[in-house]
Amino acid sequence: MTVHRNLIDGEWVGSEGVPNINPSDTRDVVGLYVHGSAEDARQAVAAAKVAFPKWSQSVLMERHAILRRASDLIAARKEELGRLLSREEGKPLAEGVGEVVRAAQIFDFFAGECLRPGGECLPSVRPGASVEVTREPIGVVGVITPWNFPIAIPAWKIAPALAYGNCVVFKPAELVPGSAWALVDILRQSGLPDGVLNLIMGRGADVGQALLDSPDLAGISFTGSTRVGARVAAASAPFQRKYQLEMGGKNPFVVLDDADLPVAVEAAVNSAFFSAGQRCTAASRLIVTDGIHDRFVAAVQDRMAGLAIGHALEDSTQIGPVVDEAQLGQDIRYVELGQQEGARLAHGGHRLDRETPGFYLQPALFTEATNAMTICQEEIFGPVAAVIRVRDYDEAIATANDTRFGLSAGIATTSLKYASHFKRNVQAGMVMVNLPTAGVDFHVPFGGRKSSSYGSREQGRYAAEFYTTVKTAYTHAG
Ligand code: UN1
Repeated sequence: MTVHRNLIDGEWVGSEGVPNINPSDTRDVVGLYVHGSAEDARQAVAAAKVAFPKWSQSVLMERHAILRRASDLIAARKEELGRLLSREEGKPLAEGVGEVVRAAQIFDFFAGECLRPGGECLPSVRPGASVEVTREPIGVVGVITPWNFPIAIPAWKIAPALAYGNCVVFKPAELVPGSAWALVDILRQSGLPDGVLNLIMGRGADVGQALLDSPDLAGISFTGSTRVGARVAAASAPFQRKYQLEMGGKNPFVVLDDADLPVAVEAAVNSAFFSAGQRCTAASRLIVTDGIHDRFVAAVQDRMAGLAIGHALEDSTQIGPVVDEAQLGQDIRYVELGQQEGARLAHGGHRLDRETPGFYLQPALFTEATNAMTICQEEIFGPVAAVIRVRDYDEAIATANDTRFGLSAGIATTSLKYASHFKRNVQAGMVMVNLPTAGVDFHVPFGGRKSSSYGSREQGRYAAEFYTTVKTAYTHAG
Protein backbone atom coordinates (compact mmCIF):
# COMPACT_ATOMS: atom_id res chain seq x y z
CA MET A 1 0.00 0.00 0.00
CA THR A 2 1.36 3.46 -0.94
CA VAL A 3 2.49 5.62 1.92
CA HIS A 4 1.19 9.20 1.68
CA ARG A 5 3.84 11.56 2.93
CA ASN A 6 4.05 15.06 4.30
CA LEU A 7 5.03 17.98 2.08
CA ILE A 8 7.81 20.29 3.26
CA ASP A 9 9.29 22.83 0.86
CA GLY A 10 8.05 20.90 -2.16
CA GLU A 11 9.51 17.55 -1.01
CA TRP A 12 7.42 14.58 0.09
CA VAL A 13 8.94 13.42 3.39
CA GLY A 14 8.50 10.64 5.94
CA SER A 15 8.43 6.91 5.51
CA GLU A 16 6.18 5.10 7.92
CA GLY A 17 2.44 5.36 7.34
CA VAL A 18 -0.36 5.07 9.88
CA PRO A 19 -3.55 3.32 8.68
CA ASN A 20 -6.55 5.54 7.89
CA ILE A 21 -9.60 3.44 8.84
CA ASN A 22 -13.03 3.50 7.19
CA PRO A 23 -15.71 4.07 9.88
CA SER A 24 -18.30 2.25 7.72
CA ASP A 25 -16.11 -0.87 7.67
CA THR A 26 -13.23 -0.99 10.11
CA ARG A 27 -11.56 -3.80 8.11
CA ASP A 28 -11.07 -1.37 5.24
CA VAL A 29 -7.81 0.59 5.34
CA VAL A 30 -8.25 3.72 3.20
CA GLY A 31 -4.51 4.27 3.00
CA LEU A 32 -1.32 4.81 4.95
CA TYR A 33 -0.47 8.35 6.03
CA VAL A 34 2.68 9.59 7.67
CA HIS A 35 2.46 11.18 11.09
CA GLY A 36 4.83 14.12 11.24
CA SER A 37 6.82 15.21 14.27
CA ALA A 38 7.17 18.55 16.02
CA GLU A 39 10.48 18.95 14.16
CA ASP A 40 8.70 18.42 10.81
CA ALA A 41 6.26 21.17 11.76
CA ARG A 42 9.13 23.53 12.60
CA GLN A 43 10.82 22.77 9.27
CA ALA A 44 7.56 23.41 7.46
CA VAL A 45 7.19 26.80 9.15
CA ALA A 46 10.80 27.64 8.23
CA ALA A 47 10.18 26.68 4.59
CA ALA A 48 7.03 28.77 4.45
CA LYS A 49 8.91 31.72 5.92
CA VAL A 50 11.54 31.49 3.18
CA ALA A 51 8.86 31.23 0.48
CA PHE A 52 6.85 34.19 1.78
CA PRO A 53 8.71 37.23 0.36
CA LYS A 54 8.40 36.01 -3.21
CA TRP A 55 4.86 34.61 -2.96
CA SER A 56 3.55 37.69 -1.18
CA GLN A 57 4.81 39.81 -4.08
CA SER A 58 3.68 37.42 -6.82
CA VAL A 59 1.60 38.91 -9.61
CA LEU A 60 -2.16 38.62 -9.36
CA MET A 61 -2.46 36.53 -12.53
CA GLU A 62 -0.08 33.91 -11.15
CA ARG A 63 -2.15 33.38 -8.02
CA HIS A 64 -5.36 33.53 -10.01
CA ALA A 65 -4.17 30.88 -12.48
CA ILE A 66 -3.02 28.48 -9.74
CA LEU A 67 -6.26 28.69 -7.77
CA ARG A 68 -8.32 28.35 -10.95
CA ARG A 69 -6.38 25.26 -12.00
CA ALA A 70 -6.87 23.80 -8.53
CA SER A 71 -10.61 24.42 -8.77
CA ASP A 72 -10.77 22.69 -12.16
CA LEU A 73 -8.70 19.72 -10.99
CA ILE A 74 -10.83 19.25 -7.88
CA ALA A 75 -14.05 19.45 -9.91
CA ALA A 76 -12.76 17.02 -12.53
CA ARG A 77 -12.06 14.45 -9.80
CA LYS A 78 -15.22 15.01 -7.75
CA GLU A 79 -16.46 11.40 -7.91
CA GLU A 80 -13.13 9.89 -6.91
CA LEU A 81 -12.42 12.47 -4.21
CA GLY A 82 -16.00 12.32 -2.92
CA ARG A 83 -15.60 8.55 -2.56
CA LEU A 84 -12.33 8.96 -0.71
CA LEU A 85 -13.92 11.54 1.60
CA SER A 86 -16.95 9.38 2.38
CA ARG A 87 -14.74 6.37 2.88
CA GLU A 88 -12.54 8.05 5.45
CA GLU A 89 -15.16 10.23 7.20
CA GLY A 90 -18.39 8.25 6.87
CA LYS A 91 -20.78 10.80 5.37
CA PRO A 92 -22.96 9.42 2.55
CA LEU A 93 -21.41 9.48 -0.91
CA ALA A 94 -23.74 12.18 -2.27
CA GLU A 95 -22.68 14.46 0.58
CA GLY A 96 -19.02 13.54 0.05
CA VAL A 97 -19.22 14.46 -3.64
CA GLY A 98 -21.17 17.60 -2.71
CA GLU A 99 -18.43 18.64 -0.33
CA VAL A 100 -15.77 18.17 -3.01
CA VAL A 101 -17.78 20.34 -5.40
CA ARG A 102 -18.00 22.95 -2.66
CA ALA A 103 -14.20 22.90 -2.30
CA ALA A 104 -13.88 23.47 -6.06
CA GLN A 105 -16.34 26.39 -5.85
CA ILE A 106 -14.37 27.92 -2.98
CA PHE A 107 -11.14 27.82 -5.02
CA ASP A 108 -13.03 29.31 -7.95
CA PHE A 109 -14.37 32.13 -5.76
CA PHE A 110 -10.92 32.98 -4.36
CA ALA A 111 -9.32 32.69 -7.81
CA GLY A 112 -11.69 35.54 -8.69
CA GLU A 113 -10.80 37.44 -5.53
CA CYS A 114 -7.14 37.46 -6.63
CA LEU A 115 -8.25 39.77 -9.44
CA ARG A 116 -10.33 42.05 -7.24
CA PRO A 117 -7.95 43.54 -4.72
CA GLY A 118 -9.56 46.33 -2.75
CA GLY A 119 -8.10 49.61 -1.62
CA GLU A 120 -8.83 53.27 -1.15
CA CYS A 121 -7.15 56.39 -2.38
CA LEU A 122 -8.21 59.55 -0.64
CA PRO A 123 -7.02 63.07 0.09
CA SER A 124 -5.16 63.69 3.31
CA VAL A 125 -6.42 66.35 5.72
CA ARG A 126 -3.05 68.00 5.10
CA PRO A 127 -2.65 70.15 1.99
CA GLY A 128 -0.75 68.54 -0.87
CA ALA A 129 -0.83 65.10 0.69
CA SER A 130 -2.79 61.97 -0.18
CA VAL A 131 -3.53 58.66 1.52
CA GLU A 132 -3.68 55.11 0.17
CA VAL A 133 -5.23 52.30 2.18
CA THR A 134 -4.18 48.85 1.00
CA ARG A 135 -4.17 45.30 2.28
CA GLU A 136 -1.10 43.08 2.55
CA PRO A 137 -0.75 39.39 3.43
CA ILE A 138 0.08 38.67 7.07
CA GLY A 139 2.84 36.08 6.58
CA VAL A 140 2.91 32.37 7.43
CA VAL A 141 -0.43 31.02 8.54
CA GLY A 142 -1.13 27.79 10.43
CA VAL A 143 -4.29 26.03 9.26
CA ILE A 144 -5.69 23.45 11.69
CA THR A 145 -8.82 21.64 10.56
CA PRO A 146 -11.34 19.15 12.01
CA TRP A 147 -12.41 15.73 10.74
CA ASN A 148 -16.06 16.50 9.89
CA PHE A 149 -15.45 18.43 6.65
CA PRO A 150 -12.21 16.88 5.38
CA ILE A 151 -11.96 19.00 2.21
CA ALA A 152 -14.37 21.97 2.50
CA ILE A 153 -12.91 23.45 5.67
CA PRO A 154 -9.28 23.11 4.48
CA ALA A 155 -10.39 24.72 1.20
CA TRP A 156 -12.09 27.67 2.86
CA LYS A 157 -8.99 28.42 4.90
CA ILE A 158 -6.23 27.60 2.39
CA ALA A 159 -7.84 29.25 -0.68
CA PRO A 160 -8.11 32.75 0.87
CA ALA A 161 -4.74 32.38 2.62
CA LEU A 162 -3.06 31.79 -0.75
CA ALA A 163 -5.22 34.24 -2.71
CA TYR A 164 -4.17 37.11 -0.45
CA GLY A 165 -0.49 36.12 -0.66
CA ASN A 166 0.19 34.17 2.54
CA CYS A 167 2.17 30.95 2.96
CA VAL A 168 0.58 28.04 4.79
CA VAL A 169 1.43 25.15 7.09
CA PHE A 170 -1.57 22.85 7.03
CA LYS A 171 -2.32 20.33 9.78
CA PRO A 172 -5.42 18.29 8.96
CA ALA A 173 -7.31 16.19 11.51
CA GLU A 174 -5.54 12.94 12.31
CA LEU A 175 -8.70 10.94 11.45
CA VAL A 176 -9.13 12.18 7.87
CA PRO A 177 -5.75 12.81 6.23
CA GLY A 178 -6.76 11.38 2.82
CA SER A 179 -8.79 14.27 1.44
CA ALA A 180 -6.25 16.74 2.86
CA TRP A 181 -3.37 14.95 1.17
CA ALA A 182 -5.24 14.88 -2.16
CA LEU A 183 -6.01 18.61 -1.90
CA VAL A 184 -2.36 19.47 -1.25
CA ASP A 185 -1.25 17.24 -4.12
CA ILE A 186 -3.69 19.05 -6.44
CA LEU A 187 -2.37 22.44 -5.37
CA ARG A 188 1.17 21.29 -6.02
CA GLN A 189 0.15 20.08 -9.49
CA SER A 190 -1.53 23.43 -10.06
CA GLY A 191 1.86 25.10 -9.97
CA LEU A 192 2.17 26.39 -6.42
CA PRO A 193 5.84 27.20 -5.76
CA ASP A 194 7.76 25.10 -3.21
CA GLY A 195 7.28 26.06 0.42
CA VAL A 196 4.13 28.13 -0.15
CA LEU A 197 1.89 25.31 1.11
CA ASN A 198 3.27 22.67 3.44
CA LEU A 199 1.38 19.66 4.77
CA ILE A 200 2.10 18.07 8.13
CA MET A 201 -0.29 15.27 9.04
CA GLY A 202 -0.19 13.78 12.49
CA ARG A 203 -1.20 14.19 16.09
CA GLY A 204 -2.33 17.39 17.73
CA ALA A 205 0.03 16.78 20.63
CA ASP A 206 3.06 16.81 18.28
CA VAL A 207 2.27 18.78 15.14
CA GLY A 208 -0.51 21.00 16.48
CA GLN A 209 1.47 21.88 19.58
CA ALA A 210 4.58 22.73 17.55
CA LEU A 211 2.50 25.13 15.46
CA LEU A 212 1.05 26.77 18.59
CA ASP A 213 4.59 27.15 19.97
CA SER A 214 6.02 28.68 16.79
CA PRO A 215 6.99 32.35 17.02
CA ASP A 216 7.06 32.51 13.21
CA LEU A 217 3.38 31.99 12.55
CA ALA A 218 1.61 35.29 11.94
CA GLY A 219 -1.79 33.68 12.27
CA ILE A 220 -3.62 30.46 13.08
CA SER A 221 -6.99 29.62 11.63
CA PHE A 222 -8.55 26.84 13.67
CA THR A 223 -11.79 24.89 13.50
CA GLY A 224 -12.43 22.30 16.20
CA SER A 225 -13.45 21.96 19.80
CA THR A 226 -13.96 24.83 22.23
CA ARG A 227 -11.38 23.27 24.54
CA VAL A 228 -8.61 23.24 21.91
CA GLY A 229 -9.70 26.65 20.64
CA ALA A 230 -8.96 28.11 24.06
CA ARG A 231 -5.47 26.59 23.85
CA VAL A 232 -4.88 28.21 20.46
CA ALA A 233 -5.87 31.55 21.98
CA ALA A 234 -3.66 31.15 25.05
CA ALA A 235 -0.67 30.01 22.98
CA SER A 236 -1.07 32.94 20.57
CA ALA A 237 -1.25 35.69 23.18
CA PRO A 238 2.49 35.83 24.03
CA PHE A 239 3.34 36.29 20.33
CA GLN A 240 0.55 38.83 19.66
CA ARG A 241 -0.39 36.39 16.92
CA LYS A 242 -3.65 36.72 15.04
CA TYR A 243 -6.08 33.85 15.47
CA GLN A 244 -9.47 32.87 14.23
CA LEU A 245 -11.47 30.17 16.02
CA GLU A 246 -14.53 28.24 14.89
CA MET A 247 -15.68 25.96 17.67
CA GLY A 248 -18.78 24.37 19.10
CA GLY A 249 -22.47 24.95 18.77
CA LYS A 250 -25.69 24.07 20.54
CA ASN A 251 -27.83 25.43 17.80
CA PRO A 252 -31.55 25.95 18.27
CA PHE A 253 -34.22 25.25 15.68
CA VAL A 254 -37.51 26.92 16.63
CA VAL A 255 -40.82 25.63 15.29
CA LEU A 256 -43.83 27.92 15.71
CA ASP A 257 -47.53 26.99 15.60
CA ASP A 258 -47.91 28.73 12.23
CA ALA A 259 -45.06 26.76 10.58
CA ASP A 260 -45.59 24.76 7.41
CA LEU A 261 -45.25 21.32 9.02
CA PRO A 262 -43.44 19.46 6.18
CA VAL A 263 -40.97 22.35 5.82
CA ALA A 264 -40.33 22.36 9.57
CA VAL A 265 -39.87 18.58 9.75
CA GLU A 266 -37.53 18.42 6.77
CA ALA A 267 -35.38 21.29 8.01
CA ALA A 268 -35.28 19.92 11.57
CA VAL A 269 -34.35 16.37 10.53
CA ASN A 270 -31.69 17.64 8.16
CA SER A 271 -30.28 20.03 10.78
CA ALA A 272 -30.20 17.47 13.56
CA PHE A 273 -29.25 14.21 11.89
CA PHE A 274 -27.68 14.65 8.45
CA SER A 275 -23.93 14.08 8.43
CA ALA A 276 -24.76 12.06 11.58
CA GLY A 277 -25.17 15.34 13.47
CA GLN A 278 -21.43 15.89 13.16
CA ARG A 279 -21.58 19.51 12.06
CA CYS A 280 -20.93 22.48 14.30
CA THR A 281 -23.97 23.98 12.61
CA ALA A 282 -26.23 21.01 13.47
CA ALA A 283 -29.38 21.80 15.45
CA SER A 284 -29.57 19.80 18.65
CA ARG A 285 -32.31 21.79 20.41
CA LEU A 286 -35.69 21.67 18.69
CA ILE A 287 -37.74 24.35 20.45
CA VAL A 288 -41.40 23.83 19.62
CA THR A 289 -44.52 25.79 20.61
CA ASP A 290 -47.45 24.02 22.25
CA GLY A 291 -49.97 24.13 19.41
CA ILE A 292 -47.81 22.21 16.91
CA HIS A 293 -45.69 20.19 19.35
CA ASP A 294 -47.44 16.82 19.17
CA ARG A 295 -47.93 16.91 15.39
CA PHE A 296 -44.32 17.94 14.89
CA VAL A 297 -42.90 15.22 17.16
CA ALA A 298 -45.04 12.53 15.49
CA ALA A 299 -43.97 13.66 12.01
CA VAL A 300 -40.27 13.81 12.97
CA GLN A 301 -40.46 10.31 14.42
CA ASP A 302 -42.10 9.06 11.23
CA ARG A 303 -39.40 10.67 9.15
CA MET A 304 -36.68 9.22 11.39
CA ALA A 305 -38.16 5.72 11.11
CA GLY A 306 -37.71 5.98 7.33
CA LEU A 307 -34.05 7.08 7.42
CA ALA A 308 -31.63 4.59 5.87
CA ILE A 309 -28.59 4.24 8.13
CA GLY A 310 -25.69 2.33 6.72
CA HIS A 311 -22.39 2.13 4.87
CA ALA A 312 -21.49 5.57 3.52
CA LEU A 313 -20.77 4.22 0.03
CA GLU A 314 -24.11 2.45 -0.42
CA ASP A 315 -26.43 4.39 -2.71
CA SER A 316 -29.47 4.10 -0.44
CA THR A 317 -27.70 5.42 2.67
CA GLN A 318 -28.94 8.70 4.12
CA ILE A 319 -27.03 8.63 7.40
CA GLY A 320 -23.59 7.05 7.64
CA PRO A 321 -21.72 5.87 10.72
CA VAL A 322 -20.29 8.26 13.28
CA VAL A 323 -16.60 8.87 12.88
CA ASP A 324 -15.00 6.48 15.38
CA GLU A 325 -15.40 4.39 18.50
CA ALA A 326 -14.65 7.30 20.85
CA GLN A 327 -17.32 9.50 19.23
CA LEU A 328 -19.83 6.64 19.33
CA GLY A 329 -19.11 6.11 23.02
CA GLN A 330 -19.58 9.81 23.71
CA ASP A 331 -22.90 9.90 21.83
CA ILE A 332 -24.21 6.89 23.75
CA ARG A 333 -23.12 8.35 27.09
CA TYR A 334 -25.13 11.50 26.34
CA VAL A 335 -28.15 9.38 25.40
CA GLU A 336 -27.90 7.66 28.79
CA LEU A 337 -27.40 10.97 30.56
CA GLY A 338 -30.48 12.48 28.92
CA GLN A 339 -32.58 9.63 30.26
CA GLN A 340 -31.08 10.00 33.73
CA GLU A 341 -31.85 13.71 33.62
CA GLY A 342 -35.51 12.92 32.97
CA ALA A 343 -35.93 13.49 29.24
CA ARG A 344 -37.93 10.87 27.35
CA LEU A 345 -36.03 8.93 24.69
CA ALA A 346 -38.69 8.91 21.98
CA HIS A 347 -36.60 7.39 19.21
CA GLY A 348 -33.29 5.60 18.58
CA GLY A 349 -30.10 6.14 20.53
CA HIS A 350 -28.68 2.62 20.26
CA ARG A 351 -25.84 1.10 18.32
CA LEU A 352 -26.82 -0.65 15.10
CA ASP A 353 -25.32 -3.75 13.50
CA ARG A 354 -24.79 -3.67 9.78
CA GLU A 355 -23.16 -6.14 7.39
CA THR A 356 -19.84 -4.40 7.81
CA PRO A 357 -18.31 -3.63 11.21
CA GLY A 358 -18.67 0.13 11.72
CA PHE A 359 -19.78 2.82 14.14
CA TYR A 360 -23.50 2.89 13.40
CA LEU A 361 -25.88 4.72 15.67
CA GLN A 362 -29.66 5.02 15.35
CA PRO A 363 -30.31 8.79 15.47
CA ALA A 364 -31.81 9.72 18.82
CA LEU A 365 -34.71 12.04 19.60
CA PHE A 366 -35.54 13.16 23.12
CA THR A 367 -38.83 14.77 24.06
CA GLU A 368 -39.89 16.41 27.32
CA ALA A 369 -36.43 17.90 27.63
CA THR A 370 -35.74 21.16 29.42
CA ASN A 371 -33.13 23.62 28.28
CA ALA A 372 -31.19 23.34 31.54
CA MET A 373 -30.42 19.65 30.99
CA THR A 374 -26.82 18.78 30.13
CA ILE A 375 -27.97 17.32 26.79
CA CYS A 376 -29.31 20.80 25.94
CA GLN A 377 -26.24 22.70 27.10
CA GLU A 378 -23.22 20.66 25.99
CA GLU A 379 -22.28 19.98 22.39
CA ILE A 380 -22.72 16.25 21.70
CA PHE A 381 -21.54 16.26 18.06
CA GLY A 382 -23.64 13.27 17.11
CA PRO A 383 -27.11 12.42 15.80
CA VAL A 384 -28.82 13.31 19.07
CA ALA A 385 -31.48 16.03 19.38
CA ALA A 386 -33.91 17.08 22.09
CA VAL A 387 -37.36 18.63 21.75
CA ILE A 388 -38.10 21.41 24.23
CA ARG A 389 -41.77 22.37 24.51
CA VAL A 390 -42.51 26.09 24.96
CA ARG A 391 -45.70 28.17 25.32
CA ASP A 392 -45.12 30.83 22.70
CA TYR A 393 -42.63 32.73 20.56
CA ASP A 394 -41.31 34.82 23.45
CA GLU A 395 -40.39 31.74 25.43
CA ALA A 396 -38.96 30.15 22.27
CA ILE A 397 -36.48 32.94 21.57
CA ALA A 398 -35.52 33.27 25.23
CA THR A 399 -34.79 29.53 25.28
CA ALA A 400 -32.90 29.70 21.98
CA ASN A 401 -30.60 32.35 23.45
CA ASP A 402 -30.12 30.61 26.79
CA THR A 403 -26.83 28.94 25.85
CA ARG A 404 -23.16 29.81 25.92
CA PHE A 405 -22.92 29.11 22.17
CA GLY A 406 -24.04 31.26 19.24
CA LEU A 407 -23.16 29.81 15.86
CA SER A 408 -26.30 29.10 13.88
CA ALA A 409 -30.03 29.33 14.65
CA GLY A 410 -33.12 28.38 12.69
CA ILE A 411 -36.84 29.08 12.76
CA ALA A 412 -39.78 27.53 10.93
CA THR A 413 -42.61 30.03 10.64
CA THR A 414 -44.90 31.59 8.04
CA SER A 415 -45.10 34.82 10.02
CA LEU A 416 -43.11 37.75 8.71
CA LYS A 417 -43.35 39.36 12.13
CA TYR A 418 -41.74 36.47 13.99
CA ALA A 419 -39.20 35.72 11.26
CA SER A 420 -38.08 39.36 11.29
CA HIS A 421 -37.89 39.54 15.06
CA PHE A 422 -35.94 36.27 15.23
CA LYS A 423 -33.40 37.38 12.60
CA ARG A 424 -32.84 40.55 14.56
CA ASN A 425 -32.76 39.15 18.09
CA VAL A 426 -31.39 35.65 18.08
CA GLN A 427 -27.82 35.57 19.41
CA ALA A 428 -26.11 33.71 16.58
CA GLY A 429 -23.74 34.45 13.73
CA MET A 430 -26.02 32.81 11.18
CA VAL A 431 -29.83 32.70 11.10
CA MET A 432 -31.95 30.50 8.87
CA VAL A 433 -35.67 30.99 8.21
CA ASN A 434 -37.45 27.87 6.95
CA LEU A 435 -34.06 26.35 6.14
CA PRO A 436 -31.76 23.91 7.98
CA THR A 437 -29.26 25.40 10.43
CA ALA A 438 -26.44 23.59 8.62
CA GLY A 439 -25.32 23.51 5.01
CA VAL A 440 -24.20 27.04 4.30
CA ASP A 441 -23.34 28.91 1.11
CA PHE A 442 -19.66 29.24 0.24
CA HIS A 443 -19.60 32.90 -0.88
CA VAL A 444 -20.88 34.66 2.24
CA PRO A 445 -19.45 35.05 5.75
CA PHE A 446 -19.41 32.06 8.07
CA GLY A 447 -19.04 32.29 11.83
CA GLY A 448 -20.69 32.82 15.16
CA ARG A 449 -20.49 34.60 18.48
CA LYS A 450 -20.29 33.85 22.21
CA SER A 451 -18.29 30.62 22.83
CA SER A 452 -18.77 29.40 19.24
CA SER A 453 -16.32 31.65 17.44
CA TYR A 454 -13.59 34.17 17.96
CA GLY A 455 -12.03 36.56 15.51
CA SER A 456 -13.10 37.69 12.10
CA ARG A 457 -15.40 35.76 9.78
CA GLU A 458 -14.39 33.04 7.33
CA GLN A 459 -15.52 32.70 3.72
CA GLY A 460 -16.58 35.17 1.08
CA ARG A 461 -14.97 38.60 0.92
CA TYR A 462 -14.95 38.75 4.72
CA ALA A 463 -12.08 36.24 4.72
CA ALA A 464 -9.76 39.12 3.78
CA GLU A 465 -10.09 40.49 7.29
CA PHE A 466 -8.11 37.59 8.75
CA TYR A 467 -5.64 36.90 5.95
CA THR A 468 -4.58 40.48 5.36
CA THR A 469 -3.35 43.43 7.34
CA VAL A 470 -4.17 47.02 6.46
CA LYS A 471 -1.55 49.58 5.47
CA THR A 472 -2.24 53.32 5.40
CA ALA A 473 0.35 55.12 3.22
CA TYR A 474 0.74 58.92 3.15
CA THR A 475 2.39 60.78 0.29
CA HIS A 476 3.25 64.42 -0.05
CA ALA A 477 3.89 65.59 -3.58
CA GLY A 478 6.95 67.38 -2.28
C1 UN1 B 1 -22.05 23.71 7.06
O1 UN1 B 1 -22.95 23.56 7.90
O2 UN1 B 1 -22.30 23.77 5.86
O3 UN1 B 1 -17.27 22.29 11.57
C2 UN1 B 1 -20.64 23.86 7.41
C3 UN1 B 1 -18.38 22.59 11.12
C4 UN1 B 1 -18.55 23.93 10.49
C5 UN1 B 1 -18.90 23.83 9.08
C6 UN1 B 1 -20.34 23.69 8.84
N1 UN1 B 1 -17.34 24.70 10.65
O4 UN1 B 1 -19.30 21.79 11.17
